[in-house]
Amino acid sequence: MNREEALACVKEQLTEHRYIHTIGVTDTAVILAGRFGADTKKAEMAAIFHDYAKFRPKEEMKQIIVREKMPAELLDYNAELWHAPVGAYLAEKEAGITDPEILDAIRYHTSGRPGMTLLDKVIYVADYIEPGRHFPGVEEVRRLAETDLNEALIQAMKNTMIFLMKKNQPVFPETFATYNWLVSQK
Ligand code: DGI
Ligand code: FE
Ligand code: FE
Repeated sequence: MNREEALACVKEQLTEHRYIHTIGVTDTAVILAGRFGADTKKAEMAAIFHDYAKFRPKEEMKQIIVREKMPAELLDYNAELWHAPVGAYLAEKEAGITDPEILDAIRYHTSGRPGMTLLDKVIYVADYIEPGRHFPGVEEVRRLAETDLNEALIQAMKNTMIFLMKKNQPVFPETFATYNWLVSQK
């Protein structure tokens, strides 16, 4: 599948706003992949599909998580987390993406994971800093991503966790574990 075919495939699944976000993530991911030595073609494909499942009904996502024996813990936390593993699953089943590195980058684009690959990091950071993002703290992450992908990622994860905690929302343990892993790698 080429870029145009992939974009046409995800466009049907997304709102206009989310499709524009996806294009922003894709362009940013290709730049970051080039800058930090990841595979630009894989980065492009993972970015195009990263939010593929964003608008699936919660019930459908829940069923897939249970049926496909994805971590049951996901169901105890914010439903915003679900579209990432479900997206990886559906990108394979419905769109025929088979590359495990691309599927992992989709699967872990919201929570991260300890041992994140370079491609996982590129997609996580691209999702956070694409030009359509305007939340507090994004400029600092953009600046860090000019030179240091790990520092950008740590800052983005920290901002997300603080954002959740300020709203008295739970933080998925995998997100904490990823942050701890990144800091211990320094
Ligand atoms: O799908 P996007 O909006 O482009 O971005 P995303 O896939 O990174 O989703 C982020 C949302 O998920 C964000 O609003 C915060 C929310 N969220 C809820 N619980 C957690 C969480 N994000 C992380 N990383 N960890 C959590 O525990
Ligand atoms: Fe997402
Ligand atoms: Fe996204």
